[in-house]
Amino acid sequence: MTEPTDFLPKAVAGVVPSRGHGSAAFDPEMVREDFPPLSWELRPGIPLVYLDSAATSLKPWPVIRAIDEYLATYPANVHRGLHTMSERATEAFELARQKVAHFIGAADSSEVVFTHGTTESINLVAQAWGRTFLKEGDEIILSVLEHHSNIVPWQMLAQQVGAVLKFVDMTDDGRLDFDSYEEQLSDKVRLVAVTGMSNVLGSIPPVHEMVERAHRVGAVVVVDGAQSVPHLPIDVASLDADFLAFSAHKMCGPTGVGVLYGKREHLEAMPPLMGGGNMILRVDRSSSEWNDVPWKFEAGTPAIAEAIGLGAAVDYLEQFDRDALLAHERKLTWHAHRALENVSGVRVLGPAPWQKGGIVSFSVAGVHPHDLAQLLDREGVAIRAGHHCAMPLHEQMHLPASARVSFSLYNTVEEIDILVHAIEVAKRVFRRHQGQRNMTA
Ligand code: 7TS
Repeated sequence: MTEPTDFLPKAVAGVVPSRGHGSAAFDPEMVREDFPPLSWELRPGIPLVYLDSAATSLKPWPVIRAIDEYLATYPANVHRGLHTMSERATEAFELARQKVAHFIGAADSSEVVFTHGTTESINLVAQAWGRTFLKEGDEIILSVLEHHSNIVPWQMLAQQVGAVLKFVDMTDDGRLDFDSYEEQLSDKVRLVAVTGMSNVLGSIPPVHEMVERAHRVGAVVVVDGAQSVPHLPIDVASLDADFLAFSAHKMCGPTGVGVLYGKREHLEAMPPLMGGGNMILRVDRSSSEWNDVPWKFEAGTPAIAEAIGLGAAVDYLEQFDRDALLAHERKLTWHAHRALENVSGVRVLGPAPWQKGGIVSFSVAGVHPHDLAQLLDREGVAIRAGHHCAMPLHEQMHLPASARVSFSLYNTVEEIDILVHAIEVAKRVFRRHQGQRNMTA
């Protein structure tokens, strides 16, 4: 395998030169002390090697402090009181929305709806937009790479309105098959929902081209940005997707808050999904008048502390040159591929390292991924094992489960070497156990 020099192919769809303003060189050692668990020992003598950022990232001190500051010094509700503390909370909450809008290149912060996360964002589109605009026989295109959060809401919608679901295939090496996409596109297709990055294989579909083709047939595009937004510089204005869903907790922010970006025209046309306080302008006994977007979709008290934490996470990420962060994660991915492929019995899944984000799934011959994860944990190495909420993808690969490592800005090449050593140890332990079992059988 020859290492390509261009770590930032334009094939990274929807990715534009970053608007970050940090320096081009990125050294993970500079940020590791921002993440408290990285300076602790998991068990005496065993430091944590955290390789599970695709499940949730670690949180840096500035995010923890921003949440702490809200909870300790101005823990008031938003949009309600006229008192000083409530005004301060409202200001911080709405400032977080503006930061998110800037981070993704949205024209206006009214296009940023706070939800509880990617899952809720996709369900919101399915139920509010989908039930209003889709009818029997309309087609919805998904891909086989999708997380269950970008499959199940569409299955529910299809059952409700009689729409038909179609799946774009993947190539043998785990990339989205663009020919299959084009074959399925017709003027019956009303909606395309696709991941910005597979949470299993790290593959990056050509979302930019997909949006362009979908719009030609008049379909609306929903991008599941749970894995892409935290790692790939994004600009919704140039991507032109209609909706983009993502979660704070995978981008150095807290759990409990996420975003649905939607083009204003769609958000205006959609009815709200939940009724309650905050989402209305006026209520009488028989009817109500909805609030403006985005508040129309934010019934009840929102996740205030968490949204403020997300704003701090955006500030944290924006201090770095995002292209440099991406190059760093690509270096890790490259190294992981090379190191894992040298371990006998290991099969790395998915496309070549330069065609993916910082997610590497693999299998180890004769060792179930769950056993592997438990054995690696003994060495302090945290990985994810299972179907990663992508059962159709695993079915396609004829695998019930896989092991997965995923990277973020704080990971180092040395940690990958620790992983590889821990896999060798796990293989030995497993062989010993098997041997003992065979002797007693
Ligand atoms: N879409 C993708 C591509 C994801 O990776 C995930 C979560 C979701 C949607 C759902 O995000 P949530 O924040 O609403 O839960 N992925 C994973 C994972 O890979 N391991 O744990 C969670």
